[in-house]
Amino acid sequence: MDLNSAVLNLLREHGADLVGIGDVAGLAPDDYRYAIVAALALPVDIVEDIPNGPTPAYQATYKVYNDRLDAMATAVADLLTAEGHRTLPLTRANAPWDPQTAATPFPYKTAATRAGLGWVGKCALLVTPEYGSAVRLTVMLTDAPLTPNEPITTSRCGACHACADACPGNAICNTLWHPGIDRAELVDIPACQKAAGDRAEVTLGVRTTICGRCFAACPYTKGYINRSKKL
Ligand code: B12
Repeated sequence: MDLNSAVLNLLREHGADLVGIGDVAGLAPDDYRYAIVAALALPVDIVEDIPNGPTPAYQATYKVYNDRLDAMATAVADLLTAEGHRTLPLTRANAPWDPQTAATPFPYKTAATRAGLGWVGKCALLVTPEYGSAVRLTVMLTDAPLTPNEPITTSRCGACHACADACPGNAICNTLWHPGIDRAELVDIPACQKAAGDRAEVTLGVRTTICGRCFAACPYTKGYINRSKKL
């Protein structure tokens, strides 16, 4: 089996709902050439409950999904390293985010657009045609000689502003994304963090940044929910 298929199959065996490979030359740290991206779709019932939340079930799902994503990234890195290819799984331990800037050196969303999984929505999250933004992501950087997908470089949000309307902190600026746009043009991060913290304090009893109202309102996310219910 060729290396591309071996990697993508391994991710699917771990339950990945979307997989792709992006050419990230010049974007990734340490001169890595490719980013392998995997997404897990959030359960429909959890997404439907987000407008009432954040709920303890949503919080618990996050932990479970983050553990699954770290495990699949580590498994792929082990496979490629054993084949002699320099590979870094961007697990939470390997790629923590800086609370001062609310950013990581190489965000998953950048990798995901390069891998053709979707575009960055007005909500500043990755939007996929299949699941909207109701996905959690992980990324593996590698120099293995893989064949990348075509990147997505244009937004498909159009005139929609459902995420901006749904945001309890009025943090979403209703701006169309393009590669390289400053995040501040899409979302007011301090306003997002404050509103999410205020809501979580009420429903979870702790200040966290779990919210998700923006992506639950997205028509692409709603399409995922509606299609799942018809199955
Ligand atoms: C720090 C962080 C936060 C911060 C800042 C959010 C943000 N938008 O940056 C806070 C605490 C506010 C936050 C909140 C949330 N987060 Co958060 N967060 C992260 C984290 C750890 C890093 C993000 C980061 O570095 N941002 C830095 C800025 C500069 O980059 P960016 O926002 O990614 O987007 C820019 C680039 O991607 C660039 N880009 C994209 N493609 C390309 C291509 C080229 C060529 C170039 C040059 C640039 C480029 O364009 C974007 C706009 O400027 C990621 C996980 C990860 N390791 O990536 C999760 C992550 C983004 N969060 C996630 C989620 C779900 C949320 C919440 C919904 C919380 C919740 N769980 O309910 C909210 C949503 C807030 C919002 N609307 O943005 C998910 C998003 C999944 C998705 N569908 O995209 C992620 C990916 C975690 C995961 N494992 O799946 N988060």
